[in-house]
Amino acid sequence: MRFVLATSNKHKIDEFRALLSPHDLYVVGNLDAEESKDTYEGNSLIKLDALVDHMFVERDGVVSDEVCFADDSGIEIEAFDGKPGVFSSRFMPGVAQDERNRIIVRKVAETGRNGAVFVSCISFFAGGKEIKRQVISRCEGTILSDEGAIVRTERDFGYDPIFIPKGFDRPFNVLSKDVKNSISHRALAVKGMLAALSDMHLI
Ligand code: ITT
Repeated sequence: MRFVLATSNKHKIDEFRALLSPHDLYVVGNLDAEESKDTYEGNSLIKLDALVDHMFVERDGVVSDEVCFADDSGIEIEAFDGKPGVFSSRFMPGVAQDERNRIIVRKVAETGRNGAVFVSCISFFAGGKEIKRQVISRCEGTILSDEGAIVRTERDFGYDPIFIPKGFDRPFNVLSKDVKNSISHRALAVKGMLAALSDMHLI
């Protein structure tokens, strides 16, 4: 089976490549679909529809051994009353991610409210059965409350440097890739997609 994704987020690409192995992953660059909804489900579907349209314009459509999919994800932070959620990539406009992370950690220290949850909604279109489905998954955890504890690594994707998944004592960017890829919101959503495709006898 070949999976087709449209994104320019290199961290998502790396994670999906590992999560979908041994299947092929083909990446179409960002299609600039406007994420105009305020739900993960809505924006994930907008991205998927743009990708499916692209496949019809650029190629013969989505063939039977292909699955097109899109991920819309975000983090909901207790100290910010559940924000930024679907607006995670656009939170605090003009502020670099490192600084955003530091501001969040300071707010957590101030308020003592350290809960957070990552959410991923994957929408997919299976060419073989012309079926569109969605899976939404969550990964609960806490946010660091000490700015000095933020560590930089080669895997500093978004909010990973400040998010400690439940059951662990270190943030996602410090834990191994294998750990993240077994418990993350994205890993669970991929598992759900693969289970649905298997139920449909497509993989
Ligand atoms: P595409 O739309 O091209 O897929 P994007 O980065 O804009 O890429 P989203 O609209 O889904 O993707 O935004 C999700 C944001 O939420 C992402 O940019 C990160 O800031 C954050 N995020 C989501 N999953 C994450 C993860 O696993 N680790 C760290 N941050 C994450």
